[in-house]
Amino acid sequence: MSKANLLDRRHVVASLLADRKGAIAIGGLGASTYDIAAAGDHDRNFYLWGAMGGAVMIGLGVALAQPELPVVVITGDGEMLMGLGSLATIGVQQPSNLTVVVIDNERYGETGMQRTHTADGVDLSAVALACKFKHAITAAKDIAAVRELVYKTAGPNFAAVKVTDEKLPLVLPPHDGVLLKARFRRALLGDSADVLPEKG
Ligand SMILES: Cc1ncc(C[n+]2csc(CCOP(=O)(O)OP(=O)(O)O)c2C)c(N)n1
Ligand SMILES: [Mg+2]
Repeated sequence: MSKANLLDRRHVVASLLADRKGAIAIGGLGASTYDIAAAGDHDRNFYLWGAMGGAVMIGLGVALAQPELPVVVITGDGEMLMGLGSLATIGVQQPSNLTVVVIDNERYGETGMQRTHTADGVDLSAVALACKFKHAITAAKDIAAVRELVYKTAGPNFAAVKVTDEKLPLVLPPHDGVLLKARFRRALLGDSADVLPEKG
């Protein structure tokens, strides 16, 4: 894809999360988490910070637990490629409120811009469709179409968004896992987040 057709990742993520109402956002490790933080830290954000390959499965768990809320996983192509089997599990579970958005710079950006498989034509939306996602697109210019998937379309949905491979300034959200987990649970469960399971 020519450079002229590639999007700015910060703009993509800020547009996706604008006017988000109750939506839940899960970030992959590294740059996608920084993109989400740059759009504004939020108590319904859950940042992975590590666990490469795990973002989509966290998203599935949250989507199944909160079926009334839109859940969007925003992750990198390298992270997605590491957890590719999770797309098949989503195909089996069919969460209608889950959208996976891959910020595809065709690079492992964080570790030195090595080329990923998508740079050689591996088509992640085709994989998602083959895994029984209801809708899967590769978006170049049209972020409105991705918003439509996240907020208005019964899923599971998938979008690969082709972006430039620019290295951007770090925008770091909180890094304390205990804080992030407690904040996220409280945002979704209110006071019942504090109730401990009975000893059995
Ligand atoms: C299991 C594991 N392997 C490798 C790494 C090192 N690593 C951290 S970020 C990253 C690249 C992520 O690429 P991508 O998801 O495409 O994000 P980008 O920075 O390109 O947006 C790698 C290889 C890691 N953190 N964990
Ligand atoms: Mg990448």
